[in-house]
Amino acid sequence: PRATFLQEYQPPAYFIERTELAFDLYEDYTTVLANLHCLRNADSTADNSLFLHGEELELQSLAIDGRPLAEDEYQISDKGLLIHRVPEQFELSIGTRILPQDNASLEGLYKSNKMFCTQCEAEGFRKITYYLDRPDVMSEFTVTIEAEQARYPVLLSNGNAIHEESLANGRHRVRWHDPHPKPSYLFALVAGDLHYIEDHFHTMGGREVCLRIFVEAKDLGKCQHAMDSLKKSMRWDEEVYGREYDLDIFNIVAVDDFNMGAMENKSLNIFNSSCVLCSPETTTDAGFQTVEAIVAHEYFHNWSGNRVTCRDWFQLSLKEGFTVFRDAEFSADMGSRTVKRVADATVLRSHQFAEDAGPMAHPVRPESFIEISNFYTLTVYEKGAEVVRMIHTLLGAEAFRRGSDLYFERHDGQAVTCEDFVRAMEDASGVDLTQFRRWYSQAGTPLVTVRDDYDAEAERYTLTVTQSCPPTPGQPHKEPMLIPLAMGLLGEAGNLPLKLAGQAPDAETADNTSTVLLLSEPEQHFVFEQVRERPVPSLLRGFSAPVRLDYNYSRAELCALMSRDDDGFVRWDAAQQLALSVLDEIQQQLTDGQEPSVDPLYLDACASLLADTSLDPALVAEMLRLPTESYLAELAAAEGADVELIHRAREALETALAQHAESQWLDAYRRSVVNAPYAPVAEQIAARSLRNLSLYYLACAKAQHIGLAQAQYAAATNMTDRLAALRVISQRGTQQQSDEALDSFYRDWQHDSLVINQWLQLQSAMPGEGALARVRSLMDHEAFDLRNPNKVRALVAGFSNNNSLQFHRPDGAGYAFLAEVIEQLNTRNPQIASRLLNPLTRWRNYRPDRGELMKAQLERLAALPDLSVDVYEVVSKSLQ
Ligand code: HT7
Ligand code: ZN
Repeated sequence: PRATFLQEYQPPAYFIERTELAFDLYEDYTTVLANLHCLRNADSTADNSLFLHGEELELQSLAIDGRPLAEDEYQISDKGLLIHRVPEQFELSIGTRILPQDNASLEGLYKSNKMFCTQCEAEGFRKITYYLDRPDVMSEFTVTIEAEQARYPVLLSNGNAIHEESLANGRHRVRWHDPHPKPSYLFALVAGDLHYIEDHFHTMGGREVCLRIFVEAKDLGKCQHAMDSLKKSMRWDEEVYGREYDLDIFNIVAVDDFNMGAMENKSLNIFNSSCVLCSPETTTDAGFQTVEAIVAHEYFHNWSGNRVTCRDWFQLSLKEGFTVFRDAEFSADMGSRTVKRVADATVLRSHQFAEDAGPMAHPVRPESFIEISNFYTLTVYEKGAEVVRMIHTLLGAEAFRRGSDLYFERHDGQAVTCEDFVRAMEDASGVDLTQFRRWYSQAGTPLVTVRDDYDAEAERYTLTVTQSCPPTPGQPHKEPMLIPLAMGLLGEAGNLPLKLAGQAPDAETADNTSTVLLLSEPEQHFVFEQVRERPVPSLLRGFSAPVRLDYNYSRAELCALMSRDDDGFVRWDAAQQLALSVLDEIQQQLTDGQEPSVDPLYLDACASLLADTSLDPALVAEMLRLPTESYLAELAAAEGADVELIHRAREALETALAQHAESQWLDAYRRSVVNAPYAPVAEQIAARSLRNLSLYYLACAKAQHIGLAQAQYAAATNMTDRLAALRVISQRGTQQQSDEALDSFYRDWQHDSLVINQWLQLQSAMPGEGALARVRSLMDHEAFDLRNPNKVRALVAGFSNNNSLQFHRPDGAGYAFLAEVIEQLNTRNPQIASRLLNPLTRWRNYRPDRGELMKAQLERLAALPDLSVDVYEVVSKSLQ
């Protein structure tokens, strides 16, 4: 397979001004007639041949301006259709036949349960018809759908329904027109026996928008939260970005078989049912929050992605990074800003930093790819969002808003680049972002090292800050980045006022105790004056940049930050760093053959945190959650992670923390009970979060506390509390307690596939030698289906990502199992197969005994005769 390079970008030689599609849907095949109104791009110097992308299509007819083409006038390959000579302007008519019912890749047109649906991003449209399937070709679509009326009463596409008729043969026809020109990746079609809830939204400009959520009849009662989230998103985008919705209807459809979370097709968003359906009885708090965030994300794409789209797929972060930033700010405004920031920083540090340090490392704007589906990554999405956040920090809120207004106004209806986005931000603010642009082109996570010096006599405090960035594939040397480092200084009685030498006090911060240092050189010094006591530096406030930070904090300093700093993120981070330092010490003790003993400083700090009822319980819970084993393995990569040692150390700390603060855990458990009817609101979510964490620690402290979990399980009226109790019983209870609870849960919920996915996921992470056998047998369970990505993610990815000790079994059986599943999915659903590979790509991070076993599975996969391009790219890069 050949790589595609950003450098090789060429504008299209032809445009398709109008696209008329006619679908005839049948059970054993579908026909697609495409009429494409084509026009030569006057700026193109290419010859007058036309290449259209197309895969897995059966060509049935081909004509230009009504004249059928002879066989020597075109050529078909497995990549597309080449027409040797075309005029300047012409109507191209293409008839194809496709087999959606056999399409297991979930790209293009396929069937999920009994409905037809599409997924065209990034390059799925070419499985529907021959087309210029690239985002810089934008076309006005008219779509006619014909199908059997009884089986498929609902026929949807983008834009407005302009015609409906019943046909004599039990079939019916609906025609849709979308007035907004769009690239093919935003095309969508749905046909099925669907039911909907409906609501309305009045836009700021006075438009009345009809909002509908289409689902199977049984799920009608699970749509209200998504509808509420949609209306909140529409209002928020008007208020915060001045963006108004631009059509009279907005539809969401839920489908069960979907490769990702959702898709922002113009006015017809298609959602993985797990990201739209929810109810208190079946969905956890986290599930409710996910639905709200994804509904918002897809809605926000209407401007950041659809009205202004990407020139090419190297610019993916233009829409994804910006939209993730927008949805993160929305979630922060809807709930707790600090908790949202902590959650995002955790994902970034535990997963994106790992990607940045691994064989698939790439810049936010990649320079080459073999398969674009492999680049829907944490780097493009989450690091991309951090890059936009840093622009927001550097410009300030007002100038950032002027920049986004300018960007949308300047590029409305265009397909543009990350560079266009940055230039709009510069033009609107006057801030020079020349050096900042490196965030788009350099891969790798910068390391910021801070050292300090306090001169008590001169009352001067100096920070020496250095930055570096490790080499990544294809990028051996890095230039310094522009890094906004938000910080403050903590004294005995609280945060100190800041006076940077040579600078007027920061006018923007009223209390003057927080500032943003701009790092631009390999080494810089920042001198603070009138510092009357030796401070503890409070660094990287709000996680102001996606960097690793190194400062030699003492444990006492971390305790001070943890209990007293003004910045919620820094407080959480101090708790994490303290835990890491204690875990390091325990690992050392275990290595030396000693009984682990846990520093009482840490245990006491945690106990007082737990007892402090003035704090946000959600933040307390996050501060007391220990880093995961997989994150600890990433941190230990340089010396070769030892999974058993990590596990033993973490268990020892968990037990010590559980037992040391048992009475505080019990108190927190009792006082955090929610008496009001369930609502997914910040206050209740916070209480349940602390209560369920307390339940877990109580079960770690004493076997008899399992009784609390059993009582909670029996009395639970919502899925958050029920599942939390089940998790505790299955992880900490006896075999019998665990089996009984799991069986009873299955009996109660077997009718609800999304609930059973949570049951599968929970079991994938169960401890003990029998874990792999359990996962294998669950793959044969009636509740499992290899064709459904949600089930594969829950059980298989759940096991390989969340069950570190059992996945890394010394006999390599965990790795062999994962490779087997990847092999089974390789040709059926290459996108999912490729995503499952992720844990194996980290083989260099582990001790050689495990690393070699992981590598052997990659080599086995590499030798498969029918390796998909998706899997090939990840396997081959991992072995380089
Ligand atoms: N823009 C959407 C991306 C997406 C996707 C990409 C590859 C394969 C399947 C997919 N489904 C959705 C989702 C989003 O970021 O909003
Ligand atoms: Zn997106």
